[in-house]
Amino acid sequence: MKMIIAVVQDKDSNRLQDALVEKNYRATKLATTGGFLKAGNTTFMIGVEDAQIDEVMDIIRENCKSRNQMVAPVSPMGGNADAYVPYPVEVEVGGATVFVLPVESFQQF
Ligand code: 2BA
Repeated sequence: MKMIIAVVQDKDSNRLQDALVEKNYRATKLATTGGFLKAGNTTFMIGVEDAQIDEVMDIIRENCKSRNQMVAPVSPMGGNADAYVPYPVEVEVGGATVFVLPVESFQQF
């Protein structure tokens, strides 16, 4: 068994959740915050059998789009002005950042 951890954009989260339920996959959705943009994103924990990983990856790929997002400059007040970028910078976010972890034990009581 594996635990798939997928960080996705909030805009894709409902569509991904519906697609997982439709295909009978069980998932837990967490409200999370990206460390770089400091903006909300959504993390799914999806416990699956090894043979189901490819199908779940396909579902994630089909339902999560990459988008460009602007990063507002942060004032260097009291900080290092050398690295300060005074204009917004565009970064590409997503589709999804996915980790696959081994599950040592799975119990439901
Ligand atoms: P954030 O940390 O808010 O990052 C948003 C986007 O900003 C990233 O998109 C990437 O394009 C850019 N970015 C992040 N760190 C950067 C840096 N040090 N320098 C320049 N650009 C940077 P994604 O790579 O698609 O990541 C989307 C979200 O997935 C991340 O939001 C974070 O919440 C999560 N994530 C990505 N890589 C991760 C990792 N190795 N471990 C844990 N979470 C990760």
